[in-house]
Amino acid sequence: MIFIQVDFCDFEDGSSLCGGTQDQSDTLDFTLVGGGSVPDHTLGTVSGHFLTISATDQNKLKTARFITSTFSSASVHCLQFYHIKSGNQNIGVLRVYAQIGGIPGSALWTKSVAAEYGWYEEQVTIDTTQNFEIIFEVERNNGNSGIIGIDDFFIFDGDCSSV
Ligand SMILES: [Ca+2]
Ligand SMILES: [Ca+2]
Repeated sequence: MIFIQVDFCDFEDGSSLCGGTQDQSDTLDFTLVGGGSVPDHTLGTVSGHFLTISATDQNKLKTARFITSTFSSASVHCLQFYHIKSGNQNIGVLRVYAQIGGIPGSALWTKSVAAEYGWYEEQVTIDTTQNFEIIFEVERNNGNSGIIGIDDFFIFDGDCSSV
């Protein structure tokens, strides 16, 4: 089977965020970082860019959502993305939704962030025949150190078992 890459975002395009938007109805925005102390996934250097939420006192118990541009779908798709987490066990939760008709529905993928470091690859199958957006959501918890970040998301035609 041949996989067709429908979209790819590495956040190296600056503030345009690959056509995605920061949700304005939540309580926090992601920060586009680059040139800091943490290497991104795309370039593996600190000059690369990714979206992140830091654990600081101001950010506690807040939620940030990043909404991608809209993708048309005739059948199943696979979302592949990379996330990084560091610091406190209790920093927060990362979730992925497929928003259809403006409704996010239930999370398709959830991970509580543990005290790990480095980039992790994940795959989530998006099974719809309607237009959709992907939502990446971080719900901050009481942790007071570390980051949750995302980088390099791909949308492929086909289910994830075949990517
Ligand atoms: Ca927001
Ligand atoms: Ca990047």
